[in-house]
Amino acid sequence: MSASASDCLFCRIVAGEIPATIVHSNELTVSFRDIHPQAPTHVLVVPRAHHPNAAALAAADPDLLVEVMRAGAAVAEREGVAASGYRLLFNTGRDAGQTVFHAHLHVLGGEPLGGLAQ
Ligand code: D5M
Repeated sequence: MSASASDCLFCRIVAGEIPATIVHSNELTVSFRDIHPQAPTHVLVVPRAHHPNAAALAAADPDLLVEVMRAGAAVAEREGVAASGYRLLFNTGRDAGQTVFHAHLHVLGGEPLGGLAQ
């Protein structure tokens, strides 16, 4: 793990170097709208610190993983989808479709989602 990686897209969003629609942030996490939304609410929650995926984050800093999950729940509340239900999802590795290798929690909701995957 490193605090940030200069060639990492989400580190650059966290640093404010690349624009994003930020919906929530705190000392440890930043939450912003996914550029290719798969549901009416589709927000990504990222730890400010760089970890390549959720498993690496869990191994290196389990308390930070909990903070990411708490931020996801807070986003769901703010977006008004908590009561009707929402999905929290980590794609981990190539076969899961992970394309950005900075751990990120997808928060999806706002309509019936169906199925197990996005
Ligand atoms: O999810 C990576 C997600 O990141 C995917 O849903 C698109 C989103 N994405 C990519 N670039 C951006 C920017 N610049 N802003 C907001 N969202 C972005 P994965 O789980 O790795 O497939």
